[in-house]
Amino acid sequence: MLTELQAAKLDRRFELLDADGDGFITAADYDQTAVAVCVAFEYLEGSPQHERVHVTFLTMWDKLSRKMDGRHSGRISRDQFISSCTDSIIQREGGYDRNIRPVVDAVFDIIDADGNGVLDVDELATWFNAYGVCVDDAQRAFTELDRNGDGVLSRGEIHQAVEEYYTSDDPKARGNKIYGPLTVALPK
Ligand SMILES: [Ca+2]
Ligand SMILES: [Ca+2]
Ligand SMILES: [Ca+2]
Repeated sequence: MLTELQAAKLDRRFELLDADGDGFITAADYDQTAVAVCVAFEYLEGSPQHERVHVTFLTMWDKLSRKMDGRHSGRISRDQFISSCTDSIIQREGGYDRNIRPVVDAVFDIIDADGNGVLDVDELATWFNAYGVCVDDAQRAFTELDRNGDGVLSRGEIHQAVEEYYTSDDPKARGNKIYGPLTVALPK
């Protein structure tokens, strides 16, 4: 069983993945988000970065749909998404490493626009902007996620945050903030 917090986080994640808001995750959502990411990072059509973003998103959709859309309907409902995440990430030992870590690595490389191996606040804000999360929330999230306070987010800090986001039922877990505000109240 999911706690209220875990359910709220998966709900929020679904809403961000359902970019066009039609209640299902489809290839079109991934495409729309890839376009938004390229616009936000100013990756022009024909550039290697533009190509890489589109290939990465296509691959992510492919993986997700093979995992969650057993009937090949071309779309993933909220219930399918939440129950599949529950089974394969929250309740399975090593589920994060197996199912999410490779995706986060690929996305990290996209967000790390200057390629210096860490994320600065502008890079995170640009990413949030592409996803429709407000820039103020990016600043707040950045401060929370920079656990060692060195002013940048390392790959390790991002993995820890995303793993907490998907799995933790601790309301104080810093990773809860990585996709912006949640609909359940968290302690300050
Ligand atoms: Ca959709
Ligand atoms: Ca960087
Ligand atoms: Ca840091």
